[in-house]
Amino acid sequence: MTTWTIALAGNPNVGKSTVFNALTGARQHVGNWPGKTVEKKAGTLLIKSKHITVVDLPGTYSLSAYSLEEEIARDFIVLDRPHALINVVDAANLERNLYLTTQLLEIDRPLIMVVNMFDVAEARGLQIDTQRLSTLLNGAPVIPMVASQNCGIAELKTAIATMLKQHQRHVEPEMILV
Ligand SMILES: Nc1nc2c(ncn2[C@@H]2O[C@H](COP(=O)(O)OP(=O)(O)OP(=O)(O)O)[C@@H](O)[C@H]2O)c(=O)[nH]1
Ligand SMILES: [Mg+2]
Repeated sequence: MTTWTIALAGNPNVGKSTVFNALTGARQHVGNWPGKTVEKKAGTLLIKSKHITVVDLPGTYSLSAYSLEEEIARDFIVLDRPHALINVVDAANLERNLYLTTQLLEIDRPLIMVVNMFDVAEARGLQIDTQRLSTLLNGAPVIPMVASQNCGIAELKTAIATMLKQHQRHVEPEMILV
């Protein structure tokens, strides 16, 4: 790989493709039912004039892969080994989503958590302590988001840039971010 590759992973219907579209300008199909994304799809994000490949994965509840979609997501995460993972979780169903998160944390890759659907959680009166979540995730950045309104996307891009810079010690010269 001579470009950075980062993958969007998370449970079905949490807004991964919405985040992907906001990051890359792509038009991946989004819709309000689980299982819309059935194949992985790559797009490009420019950070400091470097091309970052962003991969939108089908939704998965675990890395055990019970369906073809889950297998596609698992194989990309485990076998293709992207440089970093963006774990998109649903703020309104946080606990259920954290099962996959615990599995992703065991993969030896830097991780950013996007807590999407913050609007839904707030409407239900849920409060989410993103600082505490970050501490529980060994200091991984946690970004609150309403992807459908583009809220939090700029913060995510900044977090991606910071994360890649922290992990560029052994990368190809053309991948170095200055
Ligand atoms: N209220 C709200 N809706 C959102 C938000 N982000 C995405 N959505 C909506 O949630 C639905 C699911 O979004 P997708 O981006 O298709 O979700 P996905 O995770 O890619 O789904 P799969 O590919 O099936 O796993 C769509 O109707 C989006 O418009 C958000 O922050 N708040
Ligand atoms: Mg999708």
